[in-house]
Amino acid sequence: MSSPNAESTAFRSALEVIRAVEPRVAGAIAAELADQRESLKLIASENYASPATLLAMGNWFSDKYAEGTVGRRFYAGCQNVDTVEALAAEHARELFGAAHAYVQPHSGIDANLVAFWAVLADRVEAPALRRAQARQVNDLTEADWFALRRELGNQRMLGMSLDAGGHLTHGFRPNISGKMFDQRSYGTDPVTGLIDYDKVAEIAREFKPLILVGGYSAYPRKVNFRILREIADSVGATFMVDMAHFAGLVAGKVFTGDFDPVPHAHIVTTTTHKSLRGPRGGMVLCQPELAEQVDRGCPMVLGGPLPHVMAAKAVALAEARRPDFADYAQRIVANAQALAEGLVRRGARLVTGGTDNHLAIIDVTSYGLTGRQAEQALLDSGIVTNRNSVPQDPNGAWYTSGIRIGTPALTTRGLGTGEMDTIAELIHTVLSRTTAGANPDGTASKAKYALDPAVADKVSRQASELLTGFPLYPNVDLT
Ligand code: DSN
Repeated sequence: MSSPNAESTAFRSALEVIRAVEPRVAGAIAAELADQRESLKLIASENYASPATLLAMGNWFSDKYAEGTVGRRFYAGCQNVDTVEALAAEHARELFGAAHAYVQPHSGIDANLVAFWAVLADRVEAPALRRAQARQVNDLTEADWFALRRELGNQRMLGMSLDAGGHLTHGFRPNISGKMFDQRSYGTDPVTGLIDYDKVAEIAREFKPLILVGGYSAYPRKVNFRILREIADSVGATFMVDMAHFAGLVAGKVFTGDFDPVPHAHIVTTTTHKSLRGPRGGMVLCQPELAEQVDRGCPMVLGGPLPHVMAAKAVALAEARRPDFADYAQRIVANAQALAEGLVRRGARLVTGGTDNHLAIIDVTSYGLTGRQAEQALLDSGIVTNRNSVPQDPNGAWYTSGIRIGTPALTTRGLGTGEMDTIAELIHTVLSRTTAGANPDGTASKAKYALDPAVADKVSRQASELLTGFPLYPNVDLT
């Protein structure tokens, strides 16, 4: 454990050095800390990384090119990058019980692209090349290559639909994944809001995807990955799980057995900055047969790795291997459940009626609002959330009908179940006092709303009073 003074000194000194060159940047960095300290952050995908993680990113590693992987680089002089990349991968393997870890992806989207690339290269391109008696695409003539491209065609992906909580990169048509793959999606049961595994199996049997994707960014329940793997096996699909949102719950052993994707999936992708509480970035875990292709992620899919971020990943993953991380993960879920119960008790309608994980989705049509109106009214009241679709959303993906709330960040600050009930009261107060506005022609607006500023001010004050008991980065004093 570093001394409290060390953290203040480190950040203060860094700002002093930056200020001497461009004071506005130093000012913005300090202002960001002040804003984060003051805001009641319920964005389910955000968190607060530790000072050690943050500091591991501000150094000379950012100057180094290191395409390739440990021990097999396209640049000389990567011995120290090898050290941090190997450490991060080792911590990731140990933490998640994975056969292989690739820690270079810069984000979750990049991690998913690496996974798609690996599956396409392994399952589609490699057999076609073998048939053509070529080792790699460079060995083909231009004509052969075009013929091969035509023959390979688009492959099929089956993922969770966006409005049911799936992610853009799981084949949503406007996203590149929806252009690389012929995509079909599975939704949730219209009554329970839960994944209907029989229905997933039925779609898979009919569609025969190359890749079955599990995982979500806005589904408030556990997912049974054993069943999804059985479905994938029954149709010969590769089973991929995007655990970006709940990686911290897997690391903290809240999700075990059928609910831990790592033993069941062929390939698992994640971000490192959400419930896992690391630096902004991504990662791929996979079974041995995909390791070689995954390791080609850079330069085949990704730009040069970010060694400074890999150093921070190593630090954060080491933190997540400590026993107190399991306690943190359990508190995230206890807090989400307390928040959900507090809202339901006050009359809010939640998708699936509650949560098993770190997030909940409020269907704000029960308050007569769109997601956009609710998001803004909450923001006016010092509560930071984001709007989100609900299943079969009547308001589409821009205005939406839901508000997604999550507890990883506030749990890092130390707030507990008692505070969650207070927050439920604040959210309910704002939403029940906000009214939808009208367009000039008298039709209902999906964006305009009215909220008495006195209510917004009072809730803002209550939110900030609540946070004063839970200082963010208590050992960092920039004054
Ligand atoms: N942007 C992330 C989220 O908020 O869930 C996923 O990409």
